[in-house]
Amino acid sequence: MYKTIHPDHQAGAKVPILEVGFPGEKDYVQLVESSVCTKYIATAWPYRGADLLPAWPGLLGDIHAREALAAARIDLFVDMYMGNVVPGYYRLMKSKKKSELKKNYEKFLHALVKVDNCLRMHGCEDGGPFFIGCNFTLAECLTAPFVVRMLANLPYHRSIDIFEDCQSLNLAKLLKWLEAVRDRESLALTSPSIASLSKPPKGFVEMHLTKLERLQQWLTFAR
Ligand SMILES: N[C@@H](CCC(=O)N[C@@H](CS)C(=O)NCC(=O)O)C(=O)O
Repeated sequence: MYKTIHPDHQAGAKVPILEVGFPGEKDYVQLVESSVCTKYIATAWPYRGADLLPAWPGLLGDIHAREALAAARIDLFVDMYMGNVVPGYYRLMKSKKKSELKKNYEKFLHALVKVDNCLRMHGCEDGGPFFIGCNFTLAECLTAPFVVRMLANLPYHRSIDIFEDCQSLNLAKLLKWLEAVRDRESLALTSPSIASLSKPPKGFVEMHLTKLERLQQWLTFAR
């Protein structure tokens, strides 16, 4: 089904898919890619719940320019987080040798420094903990699912305490941001438990082993 929705007809099935309207209606559309879906929701319903794309706080002048500025800064933050911390986290989780782990841990710490820099250079200084200060925005919506996984898996599988690392590296902004994201009620209510995040779901390992066996058979056949 995903293949028929995604413009890349060879794309592997993924979440999310957002259906707008109802099948058969003139404007019915199926959207993919989380940043596309979340931006659509934030723009279509700006005044329902938290304003996920607010105007840049504290500035005077044209509302569209202030909204555009907030959106641009949010994009920068999300790029920085998703392009550095997330791949760094996956590299750590996949590291098998001690030497590999050490090298990847250094890279990961460097990624944390970059995100802390981004919070200080581009975040809003209204005293709130989020990227746009007191506003919980798309900056958090798009990164929080990865924060939750990282906070569950790094201590459990790699004995890494990110809060301790932030403290010793003096990354005060990032520390405050991580704590606020972790403690956000809406996130806690919609995230799986730490225990289920840090252990593979029932049948997962078996499923992947079967996939691997099939791939090996196919490769033998193709040779
Ligand atoms: N670029 C896509 C990536 C979506 C994605 O990777 N979704 C993951 C969950 S976070 C998924 O559905 N994985 C299923 C799988 O790979 O089998 C987006 O941001 O929407």
